[in-house]
Amino acid sequence: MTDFPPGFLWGSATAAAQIEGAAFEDGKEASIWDAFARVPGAVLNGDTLDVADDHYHRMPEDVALMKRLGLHAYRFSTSWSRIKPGDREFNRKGLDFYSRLVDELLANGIVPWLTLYHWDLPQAVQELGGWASRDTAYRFRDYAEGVYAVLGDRVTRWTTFNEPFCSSWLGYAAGVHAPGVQDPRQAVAAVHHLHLGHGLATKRLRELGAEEVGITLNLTNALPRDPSDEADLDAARRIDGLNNRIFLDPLLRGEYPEDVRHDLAEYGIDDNVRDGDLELISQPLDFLGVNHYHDDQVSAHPLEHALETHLVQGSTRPVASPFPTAEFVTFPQREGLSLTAMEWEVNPVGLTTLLVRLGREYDTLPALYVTENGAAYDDVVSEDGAIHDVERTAYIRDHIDAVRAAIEQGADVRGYFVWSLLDNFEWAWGYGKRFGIVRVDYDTLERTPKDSALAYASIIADHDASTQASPVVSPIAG
Ligand code: GBH
Repeated sequence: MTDFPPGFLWGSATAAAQIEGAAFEDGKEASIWDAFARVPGAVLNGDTLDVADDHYHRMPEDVALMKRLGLHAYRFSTSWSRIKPGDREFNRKGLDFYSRLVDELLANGIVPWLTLYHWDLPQAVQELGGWASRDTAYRFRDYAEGVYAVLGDRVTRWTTFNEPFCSSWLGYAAGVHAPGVQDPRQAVAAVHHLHLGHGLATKRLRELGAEEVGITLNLTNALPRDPSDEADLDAARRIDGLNNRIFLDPLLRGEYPEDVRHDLAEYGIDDNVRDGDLELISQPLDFLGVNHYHDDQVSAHPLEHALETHLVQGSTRPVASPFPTAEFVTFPQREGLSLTAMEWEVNPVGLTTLLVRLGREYDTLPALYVTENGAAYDDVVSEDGAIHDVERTAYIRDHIDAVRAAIEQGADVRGYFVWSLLDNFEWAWGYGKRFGIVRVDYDTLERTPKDSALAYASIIADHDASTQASPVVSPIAG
């Protein structure tokens, strides 16, 4: 069995809104999630992001935890609404927080893997039109520039967006994520403006000297429920188009896929595109981040079971389909596979398939990083305080093996990040779902590494020991 390549980055991931808390402190203003969490029924149990894991105040303790686990890299996001709420000046105190975080990481030998946008648009920018408006892309570039000005001397890995799928389809069509809009035209416009924001920010970051710039997408294998059914096959093609290719093709080929343009014609997909946009959007990427949790089964036929689970996301508000033209359904469960607490299938082979497929289909594919993978389970705290999360531990091990299998089949994967370091605010599910390898007690805010964290730490340690034993040329000796 080949092992992971030397230099493979082992990390864990979080996102600002999900862990920081201090939602209205030191000049931070409301994000669309702070606003959305106050809409009755939008978030399970009416949970808010006000305190979350209180990471804003406990950052050094959390970095110490990362160090204990032996993480090579920490993937976090900066909060736009903490740094530049609306059209006013940059907020020095907000920037200082990330500056201290980066220093703390570097002092502990951990690579800061920074994402500029993980869904928390300033509410003030939403009020100016949000991602349905082209101006937001330019505002995003300006925000990116301000973050670079302060952190660019120390941060080398820059990710523009996390999962534009969720920001567009779930935020503006399904309405299950902030800002809770249910208008397919706005969702289609949002897709393009997120791309444009990526292109504008990438260009600017490169001009300023950023070493590596990339983006993270949530990609899925969209599989026909019944492969012998023409209608299911076509539905799977559409979901592949709306989930994967509508993001991959502009970035890697400089065009929207023909079939997707055709499917979305009545929602004005081409109306949003101006001369030069696609050139900007398709600038070469230094890396592509892939988030993967499960495959999707797609059916053209409404199945009661699928309808039930598809739309349940913690919300008690009426939720629409994320996909315009959806006379079909997707559901993340294949018969025979076990389910996590999200009712998502456990399917490591899907991750191998996905990573290998990307290399086969895109000539211009850059290096890949699995920037999120993990599982929610209903954890039980034992009498001695330990959390024996056997299922999560197995999930992580099996998916790491799946990444290894993809590498053996030729995929250029250079790192893996567990989602998530800490239990945290799981969007519409509030604190009701736990993805952490470290438990957070929401009464005391105490952190306790679960068995999965200890297992992950030993995987990393084994890898470190084995690569140190092999004749690796150090980057310094070059
Ligand atoms: C990630 O998104 C997020 O980046 C992270 O913040 C989050 O905490 C983590 O996963 C766990 O949820 O049924 O059509 O509405 C998850 C990606 C994409 C997975 C949408 C579920 C449901 C699609 N998600 N998918 S649909």
